[in-house]
Amino acid sequence: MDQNTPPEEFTGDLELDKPETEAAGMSAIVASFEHVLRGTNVSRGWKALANLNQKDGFDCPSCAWPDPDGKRSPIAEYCESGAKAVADEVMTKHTASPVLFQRYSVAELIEKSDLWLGQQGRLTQPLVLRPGATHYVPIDWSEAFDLIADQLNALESPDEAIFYTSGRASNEAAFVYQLFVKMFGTNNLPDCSNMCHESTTVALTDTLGLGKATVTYEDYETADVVMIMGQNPGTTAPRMLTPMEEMKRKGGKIIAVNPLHEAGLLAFKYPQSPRDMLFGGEKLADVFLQVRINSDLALLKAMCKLLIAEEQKAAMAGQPGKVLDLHFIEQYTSGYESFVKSLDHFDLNELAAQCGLTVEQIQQAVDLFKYTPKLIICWAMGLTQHKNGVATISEVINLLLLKGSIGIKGGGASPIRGHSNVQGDRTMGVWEKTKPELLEALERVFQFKPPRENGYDAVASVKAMHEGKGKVFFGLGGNFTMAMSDTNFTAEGLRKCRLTVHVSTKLNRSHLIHGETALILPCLGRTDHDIQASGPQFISCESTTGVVAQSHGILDPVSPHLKSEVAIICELAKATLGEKSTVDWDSLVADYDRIRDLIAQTIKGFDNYNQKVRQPGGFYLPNDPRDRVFKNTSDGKAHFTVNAPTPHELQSDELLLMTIRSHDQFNTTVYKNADRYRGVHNERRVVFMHPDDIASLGLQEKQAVDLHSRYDGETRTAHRFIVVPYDIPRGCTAAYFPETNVLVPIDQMAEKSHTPISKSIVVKVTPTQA
Ligand SMILES: Nc1nc2c(c(=O)[nH]1)N[C@H]1C(S)=C(S)[C@@H](COP(=O)(O)OP(=O)(O)OC[C@H]3O[C@@H](n4cnc5c(=O)[nH]c(N)nc54)[C@H](O)[C@@H]3O)O[C@H]1N2
Ligand SMILES: Nc1nc2c(c(=O)[nH]1)N[C@H]1C(S)=C(S)[C@@H](COP(=O)(O)OP(=O)(O)OC[C@H]3O[C@@H](n4cnc5c(=O)[nH]c(N)nc54)[C@H](O)[C@@H]3O)O[C@H]1N2
Ligand SMILES: [Mo]
Repeated sequence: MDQNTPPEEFTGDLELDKPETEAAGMSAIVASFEHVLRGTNVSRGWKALANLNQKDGFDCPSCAWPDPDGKRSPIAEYCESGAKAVADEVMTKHTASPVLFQRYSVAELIEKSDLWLGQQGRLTQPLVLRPGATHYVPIDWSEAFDLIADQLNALESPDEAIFYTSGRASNEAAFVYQLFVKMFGTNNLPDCSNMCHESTTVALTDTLGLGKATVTYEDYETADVVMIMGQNPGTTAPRMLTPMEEMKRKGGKIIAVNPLHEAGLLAFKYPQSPRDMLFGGEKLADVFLQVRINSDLALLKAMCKLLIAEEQKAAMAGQPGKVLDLHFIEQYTSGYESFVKSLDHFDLNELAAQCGLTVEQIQQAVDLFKYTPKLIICWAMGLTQHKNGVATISEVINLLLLKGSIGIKGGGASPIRGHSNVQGDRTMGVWEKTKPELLEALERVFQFKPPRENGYDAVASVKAMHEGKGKVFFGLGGNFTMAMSDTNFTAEGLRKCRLTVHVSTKLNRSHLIHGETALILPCLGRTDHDIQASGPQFISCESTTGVVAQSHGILDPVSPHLKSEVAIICELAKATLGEKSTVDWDSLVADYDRIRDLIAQTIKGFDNYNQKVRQPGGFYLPNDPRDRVFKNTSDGKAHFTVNAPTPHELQSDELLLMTIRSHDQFNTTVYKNADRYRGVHNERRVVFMHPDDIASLGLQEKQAVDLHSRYDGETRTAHRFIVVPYDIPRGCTAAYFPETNVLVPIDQMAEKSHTPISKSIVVKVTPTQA
């Protein structure tokens, strides 16, 4: 089956409601409880929820938002999204046991929807699909490891193998994984970050010397202004709204920058507050800038121009430095003069027009922070997934540098990471790029010569498979086929592989789009007890603010055949490397403290790891920019950079499409065919359009349409979407991923970071032919 058409359960029973105007609240908590309890027995569900994000419980598998540094509420440390993610993992009503695979061939399974695949429950046994076979069948663990080892060792070069990681892998699993892969001899370690915050990593490393947030949890509560750009916190990081509300109660202000009036940007009702329940929640955004898609760079430039004009006014009034932090700029930064000079090339009215805003609206936002440095700018996929993602994020840093907002209490740069341990995986060395200090440390501690060449990122991996250079694909978690751009091209690449292997908790489409031989290796999830030779084990994760904390599974696994990710990787390493490796892989599996001891010897900031991670709440990793130390940039200073906006020139029948998440999905996992906050029920194949665009294209509400993208002479089509009129700027449109990934060409990616342009695809919308 191609991925351009809807699966057989396509119903077309779309119901539309008014979009919601506030996030969380009692309905959210009820929705989350329902979710957990529906799929499992009651005591299992409650036990899971009671332990979520507690200091002795497990880290939520949903997003990377940090836990409060201080006291934790017994039930408030989870949100609707977290409860759904937990429910998805702990549900036991069904399991994807070998019976399922006996009943359905791979060809039959592939016709099912992503929702249906996920609903089959947890995988219970290792499975193999042999060359030419129609069905997956059970295989012993040891036979599975030998099969993979033989295939890996038969490659002409280790660089013919590709080792993908999704961001749920723990620090312990990620560390042994990258160690194994580098000992095997390659840096082909693409990860979900390549499709996610790579633009952030590139921009922050270049401008500040570290690709991570400069803020702590407390900064959120003490900021005067938080600007939320290109992020939908009510769905994708709902617990972020708790410190936001706290900050607002203290008089702080919020600026929201988004093409959509997302519920979680408008208001927040604290579920445990009787006052909120009676009188309504806290209004969130004080200024809402409803920008056109991908106009943020122009907006930030306009803000910088306005700030400089305000500073000139203040200087004339005898108060230089009232708006800009001239001392900070002088002492800690470089490139200020050329940056300021470059702003002369841009006209304020033109910049505002590019955003679809007026200068007055932008001035309103600037007025909120012109006299305070306590400004946090946070962002997510709305900024990263564009051709100019790196430039836009560099412009965020320009603004923060003007204000001296880096390295102060209540201010800073705050990318909001997606997967719960995506940041930790990078810290552990899961990256296709080599870092000299890590290679040196690996060489010192493990006495081998790690490969020095950079490996393939996600885009390069797909191309390598097409060119016959990538022959084995190994996925530690995730759903690469559906998450990647250009779904059909990616699928074709995977089908060319000799072997595809997935370490997974649940069935997904990537298992069904396979190489000549395919394996599914079922693993323990975050919620599961992990018992090894030395007793119960815990793992650890790093949040978006750089806090490393432990996570303990608390439930009995659904099947005795599951192995931990650590065990799977170490046993594979042992089978593959044999005598070539000096590492005692068995002893690492027996006691994860031994892995943490090795991490402590290898990776900066992890000294006394075992002791520090046992402190309640974990520990903060060192963060130079937070201390105003920029020693890792090219000149030891924080950099102003010159970036030019690149407006999209659209034809009258073209729209700019952003591919976003519904409220009822986690990435490629669909919980429900709905998007409650946006008022969409019983359907996912919808396309949000401005009513005037609907009219001008001769379309109608609820009409079935096809979406076409055309790049380099090639047209890609996603069939049968339903038109939903929505409050979105003209010329802009939105639909959900992963269904729309068929439209994103593999070569369309962000400059420097190679992140697919998932948020700015030029499309045409035409009626579906019956
Ligand atoms: N419940 C739930 N939680 C999740 C996830 C999930 O799928 N479900 N995924 C996790 C992951 S891996 C990630 S990376 C994060 C993603 O978190 P988000 O980035 O918040 O998720 P998206 O749905 O991709 O939303 C992007 C937001 O940016 C806006 N946007 C799009 N284009 C632009 C633009 O050009 N400019 C501006 N200013 N705004 C724009 C969209 O309207 C939308 O509100 O969430 C994490 N948390
Ligand atoms: N068009 C478009 N494409 C996008 C995006 C977009 O906004 N638009 N967003 C991108 C982003 S931000 C990201 S991060 C990627 C996500 O890409 P991925 O991380 O590859 O995808 P997920 O959907 O998060 O992976 C879900 C699968 O992970 C497995 N899994 C869940 N928990 C565990 C676990 O604990 N261990 C193991 N081993 N497996 C587990 C389950 O089998 C599940 O089916 O997608 C990207 N793709
Ligand atoms: Mo992500």
